[in-house]
Amino acid sequence: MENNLLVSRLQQLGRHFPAVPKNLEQPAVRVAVTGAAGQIGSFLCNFIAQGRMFGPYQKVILQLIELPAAEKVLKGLVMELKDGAYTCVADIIPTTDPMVGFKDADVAVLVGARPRGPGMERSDLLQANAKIFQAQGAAIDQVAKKTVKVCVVGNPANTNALICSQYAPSIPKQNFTALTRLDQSRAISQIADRTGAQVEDVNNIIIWGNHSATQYPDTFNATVRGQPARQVVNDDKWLDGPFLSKVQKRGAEIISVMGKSSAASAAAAACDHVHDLWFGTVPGKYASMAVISDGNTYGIPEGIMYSFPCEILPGGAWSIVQNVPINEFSRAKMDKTAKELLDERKMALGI
Ligand code: NAX
Repeated sequence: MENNLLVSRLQQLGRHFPAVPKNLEQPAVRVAVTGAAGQIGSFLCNFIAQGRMFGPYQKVILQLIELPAAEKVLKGLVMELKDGAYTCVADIIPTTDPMVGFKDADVAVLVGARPRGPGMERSDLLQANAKIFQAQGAAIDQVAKKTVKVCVVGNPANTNALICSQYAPSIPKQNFTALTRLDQSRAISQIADRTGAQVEDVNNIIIWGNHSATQYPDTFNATVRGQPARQVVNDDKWLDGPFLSKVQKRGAEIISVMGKSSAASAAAAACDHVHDLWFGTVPGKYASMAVISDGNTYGIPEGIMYSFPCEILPGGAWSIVQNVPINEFSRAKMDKTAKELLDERKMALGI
């Protein structure tokens, strides 16, 4: 009975960590993290080590990939991870060689990316990142498990994920995703604050499109405590204006307040994203993530990584939630962010 209560509470919280582990002797999960010594990477490694991604009973092998310039910081991170004496950690493999870091990976979280430098044009940024994600895709193709689940965090995340998948032809395109979960979490938190609800009572806000200022956080299908969110909020003007721009520009707001970009919240979102790919989503709860568009869903063009509402089975088979009603307001916003992704693809890959 107690166990059933625990399971149902975990489900309410959107967690599928087994309440009681089926088998304590499960093999360790190999998780590759690029940019491990960076802001997000170091939070992420600590969260994974503490069981935030795979639950408290699952052992992990952390395969931490960095640029040579960050090798010393990576060494320090590994020292701290060891000092944490985390019971989830079976081994840590720090490296500057992607062929070592991605070897036999079950999961790869690609955080490292080229930041925008002074005077750098958007097309230069896209091309610089295209090179990084081509090389990483090729390395994943050669040495990771063929079942590897890839979550791209480094920006421009959607297009980087697309490039990575193109250079890993032996791995199904469906295994490549990009993170829009932070945007979903930001939107949930705004609605929870506005309505006085707990975050777990706010469900099915959808992030459509790009992880950029054109993303569209859609509240038309969301619920608060099981009621239509828009009725509970009861302020369409706020929902269609300030709420949208708050979520779209939250990254910039954090920088202006904190003097540096979001790190812990991005790492937490990456944990939630991979958690859902590993354990599946709770039935009836959508997870937003950028996945390859087949051209037949919601009128979004084929061959871009577009954030959709997804339902995921344990093991990572995902499907896009069908028949979400789309009104004219939503349609225009969904098309705008799709167009931006087509432009990004053109700039990065010339197609
Ligand atoms: P940091 O500059 O703190 O860390 C990046 C790390 O990546 C550095 O240690 C660097 O040495 C390493 N790196 C760069 N290229 C690499 C490569 N080819 N192989 C291995 N390591 C490499 O940035 P941080 O704040 O951690 O942000 C990382 C990325 O996440 C950025 O691109 C950022 O824009 C992006 N974000 C994405 C978010 C999302 O929701 N998708 C939200 C947060 C964040 O803005």
